[in-house]
Amino acid sequence: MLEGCVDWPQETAERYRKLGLWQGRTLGGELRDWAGRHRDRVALVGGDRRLTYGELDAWVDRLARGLRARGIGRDDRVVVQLPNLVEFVALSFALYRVGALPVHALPAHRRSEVVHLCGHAEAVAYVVADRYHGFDYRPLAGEVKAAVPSLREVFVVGDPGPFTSFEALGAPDGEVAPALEEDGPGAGDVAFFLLSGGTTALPKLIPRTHDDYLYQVRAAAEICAVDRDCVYLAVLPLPFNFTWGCPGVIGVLAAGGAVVLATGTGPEECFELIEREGVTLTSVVPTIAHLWLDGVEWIDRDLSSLRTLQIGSAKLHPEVARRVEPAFGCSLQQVFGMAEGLLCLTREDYDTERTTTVQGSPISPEDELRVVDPQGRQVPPGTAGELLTRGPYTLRGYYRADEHNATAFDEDGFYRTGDLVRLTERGDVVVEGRVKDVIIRGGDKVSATEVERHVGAHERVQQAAVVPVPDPLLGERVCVCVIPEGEPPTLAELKAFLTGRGVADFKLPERLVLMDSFPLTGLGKVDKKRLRARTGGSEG
Ligand code: J2J
Repeated sequence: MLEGCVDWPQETAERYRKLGLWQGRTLGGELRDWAGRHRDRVALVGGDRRLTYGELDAWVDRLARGLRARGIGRDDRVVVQLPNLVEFVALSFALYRVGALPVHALPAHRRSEVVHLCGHAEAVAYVVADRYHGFDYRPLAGEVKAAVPSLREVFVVGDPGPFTSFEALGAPDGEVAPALEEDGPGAGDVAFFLLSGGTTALPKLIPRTHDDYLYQVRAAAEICAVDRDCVYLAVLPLPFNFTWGCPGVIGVLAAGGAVVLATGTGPEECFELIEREGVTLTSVVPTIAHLWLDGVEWIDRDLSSLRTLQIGSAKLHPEVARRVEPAFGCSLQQVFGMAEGLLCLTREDYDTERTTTVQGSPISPEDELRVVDPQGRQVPPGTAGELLTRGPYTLRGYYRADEHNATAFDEDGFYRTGDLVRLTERGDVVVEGRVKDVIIRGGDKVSATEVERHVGAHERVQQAAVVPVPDPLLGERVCVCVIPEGEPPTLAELKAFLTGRGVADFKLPERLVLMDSFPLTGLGKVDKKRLRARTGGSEG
């Protein structure tokens, strides 16, 4: 495995192989097989582009050749920051094919996040779109390139400005498609990196192997009964694990279905796409589900093709869950997942009560779940505690993070999820809360530590502590508590300060509470529980 990654113990890996979970295939090779089977079927629809499997496969080959010609190959990290464009899908598979490793940045990330990702991964290339949602990524790319010595190339989809054109990278060159390279990646190798929605000051990288990801995707697709008639609408960002592989884009392509890319999440655009393309499956966060539930009241679109609406990434309240099936005339599937691995889904044969009140059960019989108290002891069945997990598609360590790994995993290799859950008698997970210091804002994860570090750098801030405040639409918003140094800063000043530091918009605090002191725990740390109670959040 790549330097800086932690492999599964050998005997565990052998067991997963023997059980047929890890099948020794690679993502780049799989696309070739899918294209062989479904050559003339539509694989991908985005904007006014409509690509068959054959066209996608050929484009991926051209891109792979272009990458190789520029010296990008095995184990090279490439930070990809693209919105939901067909280029994202083609580039990902081209990188898989040459054994280079995409790092999934979010379109919302800015200088602070991107410089960290490129620097930490020692990326050789960075890929952006020229503009998206009113933001020009080229000046950002200039700053990133100046800050990260390992970056050799910036590729731009659209007008490249001073950088290299992505279009040229995959331009027809008259050559016949090469066979898959013999020196391509192995199935046990890292295929790409997802970002943790974690607790540390800067996002950590999650290595996912070809074997482990293809297993996750296959298991999820089987549960969702994905077949060649499936039309998947990618509403959430493609780099998100939920959209990419639960079963998502890859699961649907593996079955010969079609993937339709949405560029916005609003009900008008998405309902139009559902009607036009006959979408059968899509996945959203609870905040979008809320907006869509309102939307069905006034938007006159035929949504009858929709069979399943997956909702996950933040807690879905039972009252909202109960409205989904009657409103959309489709099945609700709750999804509890994490980029680190473990994926839980509710099943088609659950009754309404169960579907609307639990977050699902693990997709693999080999997923191991432990629920423990703060001392690490297993709690009695039905009691809430922190969820620990390991299994055939759950990481054993973050990339280049020895120190953090020492506490993020227990001595048996179980990943500490930081989620407070209860297991029901039937083996379903119910999410009860969180022990990790993360705010989940409409499905986006915001590390409290990260925001505290930025706010704490303001000259009129002595100390900062970040907590969630409840919000009817977003679930939670970011609230910053500040002990000022002299004249207190205003919320607008703090936001402008963070933006100036290159912090993504979705992390900016939306509430400011000034304080003289913070409540402390017995160990002298800021007592976030009591702080939450003071700022209007619940204690729990
Ligand atoms: C409550 N909290 C949830 C749920 C995730 C599928 C779906 C989502 C993600 C994801 C993902 C939740 N109810 N239904 O990777 O494959 C919170 C938990 C979890 C964290 C992971 C997937 N579903 N969560 O959201 O890596 O706190 O992955 O640990 O972004 O989201 O965040 P992330």
